[in-house]
Amino acid sequence: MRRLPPVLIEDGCSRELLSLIRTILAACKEISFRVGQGALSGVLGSTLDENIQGETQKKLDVLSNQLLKDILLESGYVKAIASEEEDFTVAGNPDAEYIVAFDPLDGSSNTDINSLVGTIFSIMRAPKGSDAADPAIFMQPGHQQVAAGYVLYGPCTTLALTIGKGTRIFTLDKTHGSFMLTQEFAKIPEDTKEFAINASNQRHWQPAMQNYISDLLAGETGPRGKNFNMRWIAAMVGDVHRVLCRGGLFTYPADTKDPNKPFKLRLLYEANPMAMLVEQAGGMAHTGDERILDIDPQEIHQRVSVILGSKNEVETCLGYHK
Ligand code: AFP
Ligand code: FBP
Repeated sequence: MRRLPPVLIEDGCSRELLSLIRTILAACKEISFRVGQGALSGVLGSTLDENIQGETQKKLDVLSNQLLKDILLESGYVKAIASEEEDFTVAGNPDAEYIVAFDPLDGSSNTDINSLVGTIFSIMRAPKGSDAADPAIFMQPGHQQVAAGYVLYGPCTTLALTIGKGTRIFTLDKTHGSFMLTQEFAKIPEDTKEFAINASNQRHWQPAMQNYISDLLAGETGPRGKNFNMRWIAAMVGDVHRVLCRGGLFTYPADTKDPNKPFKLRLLYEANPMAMLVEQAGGMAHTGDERILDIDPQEIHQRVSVILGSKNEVETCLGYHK
């Protein structure tokens, strides 16, 4: 079994990018340990604070954010960072080549019930001559990402990673702390009989999604002519991992529950990195209107609707949006 560094070097990954990825993973190993300690770590439950998006912060959200932020800024490998848990971008080494956007602990409501959570990250190049303190350096479409990945803290800790040469899956060997290559190239099957959506929002969806899901639920006697199964982990990182492993369609569509917040998932540190991982594994990632990786971001905490996964199923779903 091969370790992560030689695998990435063979793919032409620069020393600097490799060092940056390893820095992120060093923080993730620490998060993996803390998550694995559960109640013993004393960090389950919520803080008294909210993040800029009005969401209550879990203690593990805050801790994971601090670990990633500190290690990245101290490393000198990043020009700036953007995090779900930070109101603004944070400047790093003005001479560094890369910027990193991350969700330090996706699905953090799952921490208190010993269920799946993960860290999602996106690496881009800082534009030449840019100011490290200017958030505009993050306003790049997702197709400019140089690397994207997530670390899933489950029964084992797995890393899905792409540097634009396919999506690979690594598993953390906790006996010596290395990420080992356990799946050379993830390949999302083009067809599926499985979907993931928070069905409790059904009455708030737009007609296109109402019609699409209703046809899936109609089963083999309905217009799709087959039975579909449903899964929902309440952590995008867990749902996308399932899609990478065995296919499926995952969506968090627009809804009218809160007129000020039509979308849930964040573009820079959720939708974009997941879209790159999914496309690199042969899948598709779309909003219903456009390819996620082609969106020009307007602000760091921007939200979008997401439909991703098995290519033929995403295309079928998009057919309802025309
Ligand atoms: P956090 O990053 O705040 O924990 O949110 C996770 C998430 O945005 C995404 O990972 C899930 O798909 C989604 O929330 C689950 O949301 P529901 O509350 O609608 O199940
Ligand atoms: P296995 O033990 O075969 O994995 O089955 C698990 C299970 O019986 C329950 O744990 C779970 O509630 C249910 O299957 C899920 O089934 P469904 O496919 O209907 O969601």
